[in-house]
Amino acid sequence: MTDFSAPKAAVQFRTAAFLQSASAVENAPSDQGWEVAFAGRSNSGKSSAINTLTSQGKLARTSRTPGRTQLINFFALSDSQRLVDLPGYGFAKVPLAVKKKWNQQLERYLQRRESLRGLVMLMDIRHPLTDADKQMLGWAISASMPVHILLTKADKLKRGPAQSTLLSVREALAEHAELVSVQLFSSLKRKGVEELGTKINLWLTDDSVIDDLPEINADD
Ligand SMILES: Nc1nc2c(ncn2[C@@H]2O[C@H](COP(=O)(O)OP(=O)(O)OP(=O)(O)O)[C@@H](O)[C@H]2O)c(=O)[nH]1
Ligand SMILES: [Mg+2]
Repeated sequence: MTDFSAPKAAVQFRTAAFLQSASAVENAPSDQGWEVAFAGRSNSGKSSAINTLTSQGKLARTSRTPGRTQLINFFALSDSQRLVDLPGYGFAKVPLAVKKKWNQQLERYLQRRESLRGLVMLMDIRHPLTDADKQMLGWAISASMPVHILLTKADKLKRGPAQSTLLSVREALAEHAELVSVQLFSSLKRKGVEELGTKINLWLTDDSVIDDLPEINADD
């Protein structure tokens, strides 16, 4: 995508490459640059969404078995931009002690990770805003972390019901509209990919980056 009329450090999603896995937040790559994390319940479609966004079918591992992604997986978009696939929460078969530990880590990651610019939260459109989702949202909001919600697997509902779920989730979160946005998404149908890409672009590029760019279009 070359757009010389509007010089921006547009994110190159297709060039995403696996960077590293971490078993705990402490083992994450150094906290520099910018990153966007994907969070959601097990099986909500996080890994699939990352693959769809990057047009790389096998970048993040997907599975029919919930709880598949146990590690935090970091993908590099550039030297200073990353996507993060977080382990799913709310998986019934995980022991309580493990769940508690992971919840603590998620909360800490949201509060302390300097490079984290925004959180993409995924919810299966057929059961959005579960208790676990609300808890996660609460942490993000109290950390003033921008959140973009994907109502995933939108292909599972007809257009009317999908649209009304979108409106009702927006309405439920209306008081946080400055921090929280919501859209429909389907990896299967590649629906909502552009909207998601635009949001992430906004988070992963900022004025200082744009100012640092060489003036490739100084004439106009
Ligand atoms: N119909 C439909 N199925 C989807 C979509 N996105 C993901 N799935 C399916 O949902 C299942 C889980 O997808 P994943 O992307 O592995 O989910 P995840 O959130 O990464 O799961 P964990 O890593 O276990 O937390 C897989 O069987 C996917 O094929 C979608 O847009 N539409
Ligand atoms: Mg996964």
